[in-house]
Amino acid sequence: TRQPRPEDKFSFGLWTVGWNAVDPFGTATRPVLDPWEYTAKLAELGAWGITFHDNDVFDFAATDAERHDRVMKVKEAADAAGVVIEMVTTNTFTHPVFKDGGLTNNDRSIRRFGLRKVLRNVDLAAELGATTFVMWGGREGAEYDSSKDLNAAFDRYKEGLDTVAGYIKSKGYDLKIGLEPKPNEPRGDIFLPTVGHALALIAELDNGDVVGLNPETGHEQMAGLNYTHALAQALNAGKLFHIDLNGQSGLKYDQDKAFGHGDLVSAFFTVDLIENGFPCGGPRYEGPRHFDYKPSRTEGMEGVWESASANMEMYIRLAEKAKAFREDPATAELLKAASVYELGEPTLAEGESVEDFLADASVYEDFDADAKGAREYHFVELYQQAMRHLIG
Ligand code: GLT
Ligand code: MN
Ligand code: MN
Ligand code: MN
Repeated sequence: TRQPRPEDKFSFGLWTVGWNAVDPFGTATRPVLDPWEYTAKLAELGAWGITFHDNDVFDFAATDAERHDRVMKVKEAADAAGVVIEMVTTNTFTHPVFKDGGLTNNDRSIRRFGLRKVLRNVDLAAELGATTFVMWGGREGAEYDSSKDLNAAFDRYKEGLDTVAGYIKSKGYDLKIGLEPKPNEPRGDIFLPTVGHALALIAELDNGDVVGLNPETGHEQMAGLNYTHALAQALNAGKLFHIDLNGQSGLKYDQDKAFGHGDLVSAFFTVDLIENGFPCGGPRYEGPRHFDYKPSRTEGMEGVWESASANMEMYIRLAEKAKAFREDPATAELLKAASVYELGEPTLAEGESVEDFLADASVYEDFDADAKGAREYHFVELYQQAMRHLIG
């Protein structure tokens, strides 16, 4: 298959290939390189962009001089390799101070500290030319329902997000916030567990116009949900600002496998949506194809680079197959037979009032529900048509 190209807009978090494979049961199985080394290697493999947390580049306790020096080294490596820094985010989950969260911590002084850490990195993101600022609230949540005033927690979450979003707007930064839902892990129950929960909260913000979603494949699938549907609803709401592609096999811990190395069929339909859009038209996702995966603990450095490439190869292969599926005249026939295009037609006719509608006997009085109940949709055959292209 072909090599990745810049127009594919493939990007990687530095924390992905940079994970040294420490897990709750074992120590590191790989060395830690400097962030600029990962940057150069990702570029060599064909990545168009990179992303990082503040503390992927400099320590939590770094001085201002160290912070500046290390950030500049990554920036220089990115410039030299021709990759963009498309997203920058803040780590509000590793240090013990954030063990009960940043924006929703019960301790007010920690919330104030967390907010400052976030705002500091909003400035950094803008300075580096990033256009998305992800906020994954992995520690915002609880293990014990008795530990939180849940109403107050949601108020504080909204307050924090509104403050960050308002700051971005007041500075005139070309930056949008991408909230990243996750149902659990590391907290027992994380606030904003799914894309739907996040959309509902965003709708209540004062500065919600610059707040949208960064849905991750595995995070929806951990909750038994359909990732492609989540992307679709975020698109429909005009809120799909960024994506985290990876692989997950069912309702388990967050596996962060390479893209497509989990539910392959779901990955096919995700790529079909991203590359080909909705059958009836509508909003499209034009942003980075960002991978947030973890090279498995069994892998050494060779396996790290092989798995990074696997993400891009899977995406390219699936995109080719999804394109062939959509361009096949037999697919168009089946989409028509399934009435898929008909779903794009408004239910009421143009200019039809509710009075007209109620007066139309063909709608109800003369409607043959039994005949319509017996109609065919050919949904299984349409899916089988997709599988023919996928398996090829
Ligand atoms: C962490 C998490 C990811 C998030 C990152 C952004 S951090 O690795 O597991 O899903 O996207 O903060
Ligand atoms: Mn994950
Ligand atoms: Mn993760
Ligand atoms: Mn993620």
